[in-house]
Amino acid sequence: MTPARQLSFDAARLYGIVDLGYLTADDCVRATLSLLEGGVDVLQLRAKGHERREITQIAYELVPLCRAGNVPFIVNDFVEIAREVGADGVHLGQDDGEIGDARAALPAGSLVGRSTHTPAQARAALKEGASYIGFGPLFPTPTKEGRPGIGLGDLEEVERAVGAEIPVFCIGGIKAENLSQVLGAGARRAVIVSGLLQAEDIQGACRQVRELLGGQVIGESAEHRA
Ligand code: TZP
Ligand code: MG
Repeated sequence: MTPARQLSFDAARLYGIVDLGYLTADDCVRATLSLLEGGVDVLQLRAKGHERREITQIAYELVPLCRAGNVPFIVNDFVEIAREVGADGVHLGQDDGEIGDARAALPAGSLVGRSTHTPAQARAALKEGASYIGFGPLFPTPTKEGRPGIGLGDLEEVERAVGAEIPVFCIGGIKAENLSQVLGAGARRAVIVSGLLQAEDIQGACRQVRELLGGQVIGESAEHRA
């Protein structure tokens, strides 16, 4: 990852996901452009149950769009796809293997994220060398059906213990309507999937939550265009 995109990542507040649970393969480019235009700071491709070949093909299409927007591009689950397409990193769940193995397989400086669901997992991910964590699901969500929400009670602790070292992106059922409540509980960064992809105007929905999240919008700063 270039120093410019590393800077972008450090300042990131809004993490968007192009999720094939909500989009067809043909919609991915349009959705990515809307998310980028709306101000996402990080973008992930998530395609549960899809063929590697198809995911790779979509990833190849999204890489240059994210590059042009100076937004880090992350592949969910597949280290090999991330490496092949020249992504900025990979996102791993609790059962998706070791952070160190992913790091070793990717170019130096790549991002390796980890999904976490408890403060203990969040601490473990930091210790393992994760570049960032997702923490949730805060609320029940159709994007991860059957999982109870963990609530907001652990947010302050996780921000204090882990967020001081690496970015913590809260996730799960976050929408424009409850984002202030999530921020009030101590969150600083959010991943929003259905709350953006199901909006009639993805770009507008994105702008709205990006404003609520505050901080510097990547791409508005000349130094981030390098
Ligand atoms: N991991 C924990 S919750 C979640 C993932 C991938 C889904 C988040 O999606 P949404 O639609 O923003 O609730
Ligand atoms: Mg996974």
